[in-house]
Amino acid sequence: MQVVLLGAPGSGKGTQAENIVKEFGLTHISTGDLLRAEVAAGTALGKKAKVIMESGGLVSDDIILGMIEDRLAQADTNQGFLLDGFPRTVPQAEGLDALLAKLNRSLNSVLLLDVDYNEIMQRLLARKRADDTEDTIRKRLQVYESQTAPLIDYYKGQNKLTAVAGVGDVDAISGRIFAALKAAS
Ligand code: B4P
Repeated sequence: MQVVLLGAPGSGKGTQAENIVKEFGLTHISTGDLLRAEVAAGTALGKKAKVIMESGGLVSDDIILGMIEDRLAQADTNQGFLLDGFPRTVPQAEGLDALLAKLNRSLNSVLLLDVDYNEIMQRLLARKRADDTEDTIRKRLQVYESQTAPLIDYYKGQNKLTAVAGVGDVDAISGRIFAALKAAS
């Protein structure tokens, strides 16, 4: 099973990803976590990414696609994987399709976590991560609208998209996601 988890910042992708990978035995690949590890290790990439992440922008498509190519070359992805927070732009989605074709693989499903922006603002202000100030959250939501939301039509065009309501009890949301993934596989 090869799945993409799509949703606005703070829609609960990281939270739900943990439950999904446990249920289906998948490898969890979060570009946000990969970038935060680079920041924590103080690498050249991490130093560049830190400034972009704290401003609410997106790290460049080339850097992200390079990271994903390296990650998908690792053996633990053969059991299936869940991509969390990637792709975030149409060029990233096109790059992913090309990469998977080279590996003789393809995506089974794309799950969209649907949460309204007022709820997102409250959740992220409560989380208090370095990139969770009110101004940065607004910028991230604008970036989501302009650069990531077009992926909804991109994956609808491939007949792979299922939307799941992402508000309420975390386990109840996971239950809806599990049912959608089982129906799609
Ligand atoms: P990410 O790490 O992907 O994080 P996110 O979108 O902010 O959060 P997520 O949706 O995972 O929400 P979470 O479960 O944590 O990105 C961070 C930054 O990295 C980006 O802004 C960008 O700069 C960079 N980046 C990452 N990927 C990139 C890419 N592909 N291209 C370019 N740049 C990239 O949940 C949020 C909060 O809500 C938590 O506190 C959680 O406990 C709470 N919550 C979750 N579910 C809830 C529920 N049902 N009810 C109430 N609260 C809930």
